[in-house]
Amino acid sequence: MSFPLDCLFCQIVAGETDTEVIAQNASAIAFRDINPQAPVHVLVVPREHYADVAALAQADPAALADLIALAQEVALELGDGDYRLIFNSGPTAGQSVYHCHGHIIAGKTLGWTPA
Ligand code: DGP
Repeated sequence: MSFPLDCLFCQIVAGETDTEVIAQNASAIAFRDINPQAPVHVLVVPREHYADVAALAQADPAALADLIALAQEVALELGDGDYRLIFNSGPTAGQSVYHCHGHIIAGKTLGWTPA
């Protein structure tokens, strides 16, 4: 499938960067965030390009289910299985990369200051 040439996460999915993929399944890959905000901060990214999680859910709900299953797998492998999964959607919400991705945040007792 073709993808936007300027999409960083498409390049990571394609193996065109030195990013280490730490887990994967048929629909998604996981790699560590470059700017971690917690002891465990991993991104789960669909292999196909969708701008955000709503676009993924609408086009391919099974791929979204696979993405969430991969997030749980990573949380179990890297921590105690508890995790927060965050999808920023739109610039005001903090989205900076327009290829759907969930942030797995774990590895410590989390506070709640989302806004
Ligand atoms: P968001 O702000 O929700 O769009 O999250 C984008 C995240 O992507 C941000 O936390 C930093 C991460 N990121 C940006 N560039 C790279 C990169 O080149 N490698 C990795 N591993 N993460 C990146």
